[in-house]
Amino acid sequence: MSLAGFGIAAAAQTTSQPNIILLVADDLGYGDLSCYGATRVSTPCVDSLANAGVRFTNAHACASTSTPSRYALLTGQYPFRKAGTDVAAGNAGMIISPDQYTVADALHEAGYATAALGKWHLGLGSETARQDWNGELDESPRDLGFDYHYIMAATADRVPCVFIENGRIANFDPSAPIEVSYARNFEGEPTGKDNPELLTKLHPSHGHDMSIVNGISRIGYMKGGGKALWRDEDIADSIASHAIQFMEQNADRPFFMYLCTNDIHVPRYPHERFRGKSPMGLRGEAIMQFDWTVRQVTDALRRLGLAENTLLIITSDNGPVLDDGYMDQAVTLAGSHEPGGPFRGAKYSAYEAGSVVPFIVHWPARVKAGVSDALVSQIDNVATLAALAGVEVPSDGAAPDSRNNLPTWLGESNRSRDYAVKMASGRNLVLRSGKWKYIPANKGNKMITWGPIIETGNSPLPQLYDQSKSLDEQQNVAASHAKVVKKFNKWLEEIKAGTR
Ligand code: NG6
Ligand code: CA
Repeated sequence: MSLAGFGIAAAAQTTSQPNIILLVADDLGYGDLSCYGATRVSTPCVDSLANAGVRFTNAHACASTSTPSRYALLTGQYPFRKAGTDVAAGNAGMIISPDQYTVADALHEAGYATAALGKWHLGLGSETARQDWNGELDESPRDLGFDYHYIMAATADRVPCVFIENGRIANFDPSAPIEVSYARNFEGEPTGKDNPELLTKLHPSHGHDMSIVNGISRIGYMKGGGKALWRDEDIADSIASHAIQFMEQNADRPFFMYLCTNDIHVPRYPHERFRGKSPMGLRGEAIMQFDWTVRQVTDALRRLGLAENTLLIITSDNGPVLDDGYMDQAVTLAGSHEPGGPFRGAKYSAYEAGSVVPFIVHWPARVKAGVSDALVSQIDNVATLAALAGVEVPSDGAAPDSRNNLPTWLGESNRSRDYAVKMASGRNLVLRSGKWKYIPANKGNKMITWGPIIETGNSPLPQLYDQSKSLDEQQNVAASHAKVVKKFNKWLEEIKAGTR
């Protein structure tokens, strides 16, 4: 049932239906913001929001890579329940099925104008590799409750390197239709592998040696694009300007924006105005550009008179990585910077840095300043935002793993979730509950095998760490805590079976 006809939309300025902006960074680590302890980079805009809102210190994404993490955030279903939720290619079909319930469905039903902007990485079109990129995509975020979208199909390091606006290539160039393949190159098209002399901006360190766009080689092959191709330096500006336009157009009704930056994912190649501004090089500049994006949003809210009654959540899809496939000097220039903060591991990992993320909730009209150490999980996004907007999540299997945790998210309660379950690269599940972190025994490799130097967290022995003693996951106490291990194995089985 749509509530829009009942005058809900007119109530834009009441605290019952604030505007909601879910601002999701890409690969931004717990330690990458100055309000979370970074000292070699400064993020003044995010810091001021953190100081005026609630800054969470124990917030968890559902996975340590993008696609599964975002799948859970939008659907309220754990990614391990669905096959095909691993890191998606740029020509993957849409991973969330149109009949699945999403947070955008909930807010749309509440009368919100809804939009998805920036990084998408959840597939497009009804069939993998069969998209009609030059026409209208037959499945898009419009089928998932979003009224408007302006998105990158996957990531900046994957073709196609164009924005998609409402199911079509934005700025389409009829003289240069695009072709996309993840199987083979198109005749006569240069690649990073064969034509390194054409790599004027970034060289790959591993992978990323296929089609060249804007002097940077990518994953996958594409042809064409013409004036629709993005320039990496302008990606943040394009996303911000479309976000602002959406806010301006919907300033008189509640809106929901799923606003995803490309920063700080690879290839990191921010706008020229940031060049040379960080001692950490391109990765530091990308963090500065992320803060700039947040400032564009908050400035626009202020200008539109919406600052007071907008709930702004700032978080990340997964943990940080330094070298993720391009020679951008992130490793050598990091110096003393700890992108994962006090946590062990990184993106991809079962250790905590893979999935413990910054999480800031800012809403002047209702949320009081504070720091919360309550355990929260992005899985609760759907049920919590639906509850805030006054919508009941249908009881037909919609958002099955999501729970309403509004009082904690707004800092009105310090109640922790019972547990956070998270999926590491390789689809291994880990559990965090109370003071414990549990990684079941598994046979996987100890290190990531394809390039980044990262511990997976895999071990043939069960691992149990007491996070109240230390956050660094160094003292495995599984052997002396057999009962806890047994209980957590049982929990994991129950969670998988959907009975817990
Ligand atoms: C990896 C890519 C990495 C990044 C990641 C997805 C290679 C060698 N590495 O496969 O660069 O794109 O996938 O990142 O191709 S995520 O944040 O979108 O999940
Ligand atoms: Ca990511």
